[in-house]
Amino acid sequence: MERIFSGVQPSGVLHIGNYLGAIKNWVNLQNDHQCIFCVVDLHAITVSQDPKELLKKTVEVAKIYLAAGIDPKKSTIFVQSHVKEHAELAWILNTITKIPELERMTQFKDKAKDGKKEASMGLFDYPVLMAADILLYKTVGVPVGEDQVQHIELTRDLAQRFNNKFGEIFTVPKALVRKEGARIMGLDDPIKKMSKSAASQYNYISLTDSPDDVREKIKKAVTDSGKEIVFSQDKPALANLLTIYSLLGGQTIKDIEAKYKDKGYADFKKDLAEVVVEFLEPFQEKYNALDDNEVLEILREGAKKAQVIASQTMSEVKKAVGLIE
Ligand code: AQP
Repeated sequence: MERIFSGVQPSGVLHIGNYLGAIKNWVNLQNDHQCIFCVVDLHAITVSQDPKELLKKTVEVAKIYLAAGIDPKKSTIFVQSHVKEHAELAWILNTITKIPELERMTQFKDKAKDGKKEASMGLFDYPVLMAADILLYKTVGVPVGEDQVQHIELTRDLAQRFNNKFGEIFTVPKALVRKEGARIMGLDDPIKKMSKSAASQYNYISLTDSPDDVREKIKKAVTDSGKEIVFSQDKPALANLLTIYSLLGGQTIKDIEAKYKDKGYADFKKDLAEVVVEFLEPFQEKYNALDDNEVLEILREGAKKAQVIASQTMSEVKKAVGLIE
């Protein structure tokens, strides 16, 4: 079976963008692929995190994986920092990465505010650590949202560069991006992607938001000028809300447009809130029923399984590069 790898940072509470862009796809893939899903805590600390919160969020993200339908009997679930080979391979890949390649990364440019003066070396190197995550497991496919495609391109380049220089060790992976939901936009700013570390909570709908929070956030979501409920690229706010409605409610955009032909934004938004609440209810029931200690045990077992593959790859890499083991 082809190997799949992906991860999410425990940098906030996961939102419906993370679910629709990535995790939903993981659940389908685990039936006919060998899947490895990671909580990427080393990536999260590339920007400042409160240590107590980070610990809490790391377990929360794992619980979200499980509540969304990732089955630990089918897939390996673990925490990135539990498998030391991620950091080890990142160092080796650093030695074949060129500085301008990282300077081009749009995520770095977006996150390194204040003229990059406050940005850490870790934030700059984020894509190399991500390449290490993927290449360690000789991954074939990486299910991600659209924002991560540039990082996967760099991963492919590094794999090819390494293989050309030191011999065929790495599999060259490809990004698996869903057609719909690959880029869910912020509710308060439909030009930028929904983001869990956005300044305002009105940017995102968290997977753990209460029904009242969902209703309030959708009520406050920005809309475009005009009255008609139609999907159009020049109405980005409405297009985003229609996409969320369609994906979480299981109806086509055409059907939703027809349903609201003679209705306005208020009716549309009221119903959309209920669609989101109905999606979240069973998810949150499963999430709340999970026991933290059992989840920690799943993560420890997952790390053991991941380490078997990771240490084998590192051994090949060290030999190829000329490092004594
Ligand atoms: N808005 C989005 N629409 C679709 N997919 C998205 N993803 C993130 N935002 C959207 C996908 O979710 C996965 C996990 O993301 P991540 O936590 O590793 O980092 P990120 O892409 O930087 O996500 P956030 O929510 O914006 O987090 P912060 O604010 O902490 O940086 C990835 O597959 C991503 O593509």
